[in-house]
Amino acid sequence: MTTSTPANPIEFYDIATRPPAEKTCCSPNPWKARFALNFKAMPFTTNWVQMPDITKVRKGLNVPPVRQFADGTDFYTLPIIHDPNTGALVGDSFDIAVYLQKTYPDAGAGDLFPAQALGDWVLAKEHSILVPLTEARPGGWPDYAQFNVNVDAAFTLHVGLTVQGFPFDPASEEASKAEFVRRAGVKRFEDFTLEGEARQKVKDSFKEMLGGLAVLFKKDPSGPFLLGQRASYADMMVGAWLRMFHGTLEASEFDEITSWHDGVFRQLHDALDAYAKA
Ligand SMILES: N[C@@H](CCC(=O)N[C@@H](CS)C(=O)NCC(=O)O)C(=O)O
Repeated sequence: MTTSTPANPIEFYDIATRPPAEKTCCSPNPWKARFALNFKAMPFTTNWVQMPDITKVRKGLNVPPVRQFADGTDFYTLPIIHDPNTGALVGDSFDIAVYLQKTYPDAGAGDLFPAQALGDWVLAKEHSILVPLTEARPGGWPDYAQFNVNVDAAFTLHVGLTVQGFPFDPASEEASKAEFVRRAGVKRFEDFTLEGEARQKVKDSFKEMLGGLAVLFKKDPSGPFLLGQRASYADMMVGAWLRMFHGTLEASEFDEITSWHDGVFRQLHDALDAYAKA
């Protein structure tokens, strides 16, 4: 298909956060999709789904789950998009970027997946993650797919920094917190609080991880993106996680974190404002 801009808006499903969700949304995988939709200059509308309703909504749309809990049971997630122009329903952020690129190759700012070397950064540490990640879904761009999994693993390992500041929508805050507690097998939501020395330890590890990633961003000194002035979906993967930290950390701590490594992540975060319209 060679369509450039579709007539009807794409329906995008994201997780509702504290109103106005347009300003507080901070779920990383939906952010990847939002960046991709804006990069492709797609008209879209957002359906804000309360966290406890995600399973019902996803099942209602007949979109199979793409993620499982450690015990093998299905984990129903967002984002999802429905494209009324083609009838497509896509329920994984990487698949969404692939779908947009294949269906609307020339739209907006063009190619989400320009050729680049992404293979030389991997997470240095052994790690274990509470809820296993979706495996790489190549979709024609296996290097990007693998980079996506690496980025998700690297940031997920430090997600403990964000939980206490998550801007839950009061409409479903209690149920959402109870679900987080259940998944982690802790007693109460306050057990997620990370302060003092324990917080510093995670920040030190986060700094080291970001240092490895910063090497890639410094290769082309001409701009905020991996390819200098040219944004690609790889920048959006990292930028989406930065949105989560931006939306959950105190501003001063976000400023501190994004000042590390010569500010490359601050520059990336700010430059992606161009594709951040909710
Ligand atoms: N591989 C999936 C993973 C999606 C995912 O994990 N989404 C999270 C938000 S970032 C979610 O829906 N969580 C719902 C919950 O925690 O109940 C994708 O990239 O779309």
